[in-house]
Amino acid sequence: MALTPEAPSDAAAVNDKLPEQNRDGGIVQDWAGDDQDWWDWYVTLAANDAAPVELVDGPGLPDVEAASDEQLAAELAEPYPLTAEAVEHFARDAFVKLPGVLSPAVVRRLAERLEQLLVDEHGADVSGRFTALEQMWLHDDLMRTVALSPRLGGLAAGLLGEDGVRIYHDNALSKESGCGRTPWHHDAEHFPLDTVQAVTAWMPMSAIPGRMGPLSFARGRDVRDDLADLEFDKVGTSYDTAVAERLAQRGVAVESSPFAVGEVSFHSALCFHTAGPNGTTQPRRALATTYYADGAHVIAQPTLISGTWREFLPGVEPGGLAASDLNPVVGTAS
Ligand SMILES: O=C(O)CCC(=O)C(=O)O
Repeated sequence: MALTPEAPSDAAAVNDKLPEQNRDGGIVQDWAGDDQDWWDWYVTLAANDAAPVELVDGPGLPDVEAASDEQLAAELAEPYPLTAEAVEHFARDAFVKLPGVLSPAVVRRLAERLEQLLVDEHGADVSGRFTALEQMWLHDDLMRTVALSPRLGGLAAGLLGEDGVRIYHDNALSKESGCGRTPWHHDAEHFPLDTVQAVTAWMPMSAIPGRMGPLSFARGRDVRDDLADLEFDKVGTSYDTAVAERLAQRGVAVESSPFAVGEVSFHSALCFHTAGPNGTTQPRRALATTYYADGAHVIAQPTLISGTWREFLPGVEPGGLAASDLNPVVGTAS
């Protein structure tokens, strides 16, 4: 992505979801809002069809009894058998989708807790929005079990080929009924880290059929090089559109498939990804936890695309070692 340190050329363009303090200048500035403000702004950067999305029924939650806290903790402590094929897939394509990382009973338990946390924070009147929570692990025992899970951390370390990975943050990502697309992007521009050895585990809280907006991935570690000259647009949808056009021109394959219950994707910071609109009556919910290689530093000039990064790395200044008290090592390759 090409950075624009000076003001965008169309000075008249305004995005009213950008905090006022962020409207002037380019992207090399601190985000002035909170994490939810960031998401409310971010989804405005996606191009959507003009026609309204007709909502169909969603798949519902897994039709099983929810796991107990003990069952959930035991499952998430157990290593997942990572195959050489999966590691190769991740190394080549910059993402991999793994089946059965979570059992249906664990998904159900987490989905029920997440519903409660989201309603507590955002209320019930959220139709059409993208609502988020972050750093849940600091105040919720169940979410802490997920964020610090040896199973998930071990998968992150194994896929990255790192001896140790630290947690950057956890997230809840709730694309409510009728919410539009997530813009094309890659996370190396989201995490203010001097490494691309970072990965996000995206854990759906139900099955996610195509109509519900599953995460979709452009195949290949080198895709970023093909897109590096495109200029980020903090006001409108031109970057999202330009990425889509370039991917089509270059014939880059995009993996856009439903998620089964318990399937979890891992996408590298290099992976360009997007998600479709949620055309169902059910919120499309996922937990997303990000990990990065131990030893990484914060870059010299974080941008507003990194949102509330100081909350995830408290006390760490640009250039500093990314290892605050909120970034324990949670996964090892062994
Ligand atoms: O859930 C979404 O629609 C987007 C999530 C995403 O981009 C990510 O987890 O990196």
